[in-house]
Amino acid sequence: MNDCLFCKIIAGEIPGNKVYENDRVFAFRDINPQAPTHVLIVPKKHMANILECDAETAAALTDAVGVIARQEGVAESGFRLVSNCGPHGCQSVHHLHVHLLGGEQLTERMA
Ligand code: DGP
Repeated sequence: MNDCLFCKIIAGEIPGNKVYENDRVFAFRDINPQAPTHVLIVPKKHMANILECDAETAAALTDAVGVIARQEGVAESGFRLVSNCGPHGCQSVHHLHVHLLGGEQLTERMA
C-alpha cells in the first residue's frame, strides 16, 4: 500500500531495526519501546488490522511469535502480546501489527 508506514519499513524504504523476517512476516523494534524488549510483528501483506487477517497469516504470525520470543530471550521469562484495533483500541498505524513486550516484570493491567 503506497502510503503505509509499515509497508515502507518492510520494503526498506524507511529504516527499521529488523529482528526477524520470513516470506510472510517482518518484525522490527518499536521506535518508542515500552519495555526492554518491544518488537512489532507484522504481516508483509498489507491488512489494516486483525479483522482483515486470514488464517494463513494468523498462523505465520503465531509461528513468528515463538521464534522471536526465543531469539529475544524472553520465551522462558514471559512476555505480553498486544494488537490494538481501531479507535477505541488506540491503533495508530493501520497495518496489522502485534506488539511483543517483555524483558522485565510487566505491570498488571486490563490487557
Ligand atoms: P499502535 O498504537 O498499536 O498502532 O502501535 C504503533 C506502534 O508503531 C507504536 O508503538 C510506535 C510504532 N512506530 C510508529 N512509527 C514508527 C516508525 O517509524 N518506526 C518504528 N520502528 N516504529 C514506529
